[in-house]
Parts: sequence; C-alpha cells; structure tokens
Amino acid sequence: MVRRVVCPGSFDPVTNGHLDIIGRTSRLYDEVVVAVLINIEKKSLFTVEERIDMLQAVTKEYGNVRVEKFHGLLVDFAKQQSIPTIVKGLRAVSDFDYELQMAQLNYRMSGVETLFMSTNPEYSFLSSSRLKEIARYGGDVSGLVPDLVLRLLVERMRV
Ligand code: COD
Repeated sequence: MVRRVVCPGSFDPVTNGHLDIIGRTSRLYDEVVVAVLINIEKKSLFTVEERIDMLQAVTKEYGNVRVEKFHGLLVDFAKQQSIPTIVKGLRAVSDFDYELQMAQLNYRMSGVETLFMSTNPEYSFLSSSRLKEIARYGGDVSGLVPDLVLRLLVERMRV
C-alpha cells in the first residue's frame, strides 16, 4: 500500500519553512501531496497557478511530491485522494492553539489524522505574510525563500 500524506497551505509564496517540512515529510512517506487552497475571499500576491508552478519547481528534487489545488474542506480533498494523514509544521505555541482545534475538528468530521512536525529553528519565525511585508518595503528576504521564489517576489513587488 502506498503511504500517502497531504501538506496543505496557502503557499503565497512557498518559503524555506514550508519546504523544510515538505522535504522532511517526503523522506517519511511514499508520496507527499502538497495541496494549495483556492481561497477567493483572501487577496493573494500570486495566483494559485503561479504558486503551483513555484511549488512544483522547488519540490522536484524530492521525487515523490505532487502538487494539487483544492477548495472547500481539506478533509474532503483528503478523502477524494485516499489520503489518511495531514502533516502540518508547528512554529510556536500560537500555532498550536489554532492547529489543535483544526486537527480535532478535521478528525471529528472525517477520521483523517493530523501529525505535527516541529519547525526547523532556522525558520521558526518565518511566515509568508511577514515575508511579503518585508519584501514590499524593500527588505532583504534572501535565504528565507528558494532563489526562484526570491526572483519572482522581487519582480512582483516592482509592479
Ligand atoms: N516552519 C514550519 N512550518 C511552517 C512554516 C515555518 N516557517 N510556515 C508555515 N508552515 C506550515 C504550517 O503547518 C502551515 O499550516 C502550513 O505550513 C501552511 O502555511 P500557510 O501559511 O501557507 O497556509 P495557511 O495557514 O494559510 O493554510 C491553512 C489551510 C489551507 C491548511 C487551512 O486553512 C485549511 O485547511 N483550509 C481549508 C478549509 C478547511 O478544511 N477548514 C478546516 C475546518 S476545521
């Protein structure tokens, strides 16, 4: 049986923090499905297709990562894809409160389990929204995102 897992998120854009979690997860499972949420209510910097392209490029080297998009409930997507487990990265206690509630609700709704992976301390302060804020005001975000993402981010901020 193929051991499959989902790493969900907005990934607007993917950071080295996300990538660290996806890469470590890819060593533990046969297949990792990275699921990008389509959220029409939230203004995003990159389109879903752009985010998918970036994710595909930066996860290619792992060899067992597939990138998909989804809307609606994550557990419905997981069920459709026959994925029994969600993996989430945990940065801090503030993440834990929110993530615990979501994990419990997701389990209650569907039986889909959530496993938490502790963040790499090198990226524990990192979020896509903070990153965009720094980049918007011309701050240096190199080393926090893959080079490809850095180039696209700088380009997009110029527009
Ligand atoms: N280090 C480690 N992990 C990190 C880091 C970092 N620096 N940054 C982010 N992460 C991890 C976190 O686990 C996070 O959950 C994940 O990466 C994705 O992060 P983001 O910011 O791209 O994505 P979010 O938090 O906006 O994504 C939220 C979901 C899309 C997972 C969530 O909203 C969802 O499941 N929505 C679908 C609707 C649903 O099913 N709701 C649940 C009802 S109970």
